[in-house]
Amino acid sequence: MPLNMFWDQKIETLDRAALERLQLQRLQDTVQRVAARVPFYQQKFAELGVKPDDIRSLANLRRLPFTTSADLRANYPAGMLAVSLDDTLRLHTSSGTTGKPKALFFSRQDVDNAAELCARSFVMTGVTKKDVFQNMMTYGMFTGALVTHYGAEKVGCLVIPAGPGNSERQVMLMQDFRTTFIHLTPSYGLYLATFLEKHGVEPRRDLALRKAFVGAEAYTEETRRKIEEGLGVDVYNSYGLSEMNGPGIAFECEQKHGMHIWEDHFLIEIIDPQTGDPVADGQPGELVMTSLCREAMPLLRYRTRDITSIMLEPCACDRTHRRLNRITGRSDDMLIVRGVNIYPQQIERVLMAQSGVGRNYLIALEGLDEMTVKVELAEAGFDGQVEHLMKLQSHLAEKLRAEILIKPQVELLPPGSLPVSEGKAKRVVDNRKM
Ligand code: DLL
Repeated sequence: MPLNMFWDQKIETLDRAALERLQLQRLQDTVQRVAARVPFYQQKFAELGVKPDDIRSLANLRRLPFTTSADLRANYPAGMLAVSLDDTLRLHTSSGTTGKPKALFFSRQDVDNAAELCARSFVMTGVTKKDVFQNMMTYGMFTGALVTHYGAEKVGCLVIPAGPGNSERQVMLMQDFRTTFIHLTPSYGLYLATFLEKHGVEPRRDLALRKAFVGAEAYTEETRRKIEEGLGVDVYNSYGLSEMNGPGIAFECEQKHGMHIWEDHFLIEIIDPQTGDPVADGQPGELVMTSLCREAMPLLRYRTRDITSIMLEPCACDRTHRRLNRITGRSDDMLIVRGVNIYPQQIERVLMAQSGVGRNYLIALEGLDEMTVKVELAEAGFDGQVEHLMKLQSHLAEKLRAEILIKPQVELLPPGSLPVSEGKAKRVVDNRKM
């Protein structure tokens, strides 16, 4: 492994025993701080009869209470703070849909740590200060852009704070400033690929682009492949959530096989979302995270709702921080249609693997319990022969039935007819009258 692929080689390759000692020390410190300063945790500790000194090993983590997103909303705006407001430096909110958002405070140290973890995450794919970063995540209350912006600046890259959308301008900036890497959502990645194709931009010929960090929403390996082909890049999965800094929590290294989660900053558990018990090693379940270094707003055993599993085998890159498998969805994303449990990801996998199918789709639930999968055709997908369309339609319906066990209606649409999303896509519209 070339030395320049590490931002902080010592910590990234720390042996497990030392890493766990560090985790325990940081966990104990975090527990002491919240017990002294956060009324929410004081009350939870009292209910469970736990005291900070009870946490003598990492296994004792299970004695601590879970924290949920409902707890954060209930303590909005500043009830979860472990420092005084004077010591906070930045506010982000979660990209929630309705009602009050979750307010996430950062201290100076938190801002710096978040940038540090992004720097590690970029550098492990080979990014150096010579790179030019065009940040296509949304700037604003969302963590996606600002946190990676600071991370890339820390590495010394030239950062172009483009934000998402306005694809014509994106292409101009990429050409004029020889952008080498970008960070964007998979939905915008798919759209940008279509845009390049439509405008005759051949990325390998016309752009200097080499890498795309893609995250903020769940996507499949098939989608990764489509973005890689369409943008002429290597795609690295980037995972994070606002409650734990935003992006930079778990990214893929140059192996592109599982995301290293920075375990010196986060303790992870995988639990059965129904019972709250740990699953067997390597099995899928809900990711639960405890922050180990967050100063302004430490969180214990935060229920992410994200479904994933821990990869058991060591990584060829020599990092000792374990890898998470691709997030397959959120436990609260699951749809129940005609009594069958379905994750939108299953549908995406079928669509994106099908030739002739474009890059944008929508799952519409209507009527009593009917599912229609609306999908755009590829730009060159329709040869004018109606029977070819009908064949594709019934083929897709069959493929979907094999995957999700019910047969949806399939609607094939001309390219560009579904709404485009630049941030997180809304893939499911539920208008059922039940
Ligand atoms: O999406 C932080 C982020 C920004 C991560 C940019 C990566 C890149 P939130 O808005 O709080 O924060 O949403 C967090 O998005 O719990 C997952 O459900 C989902 N998510 C984020 N990254 C991925 C990913 C940011 N790579 C929520 N794969 C998380 C699947 C993802 N889901």
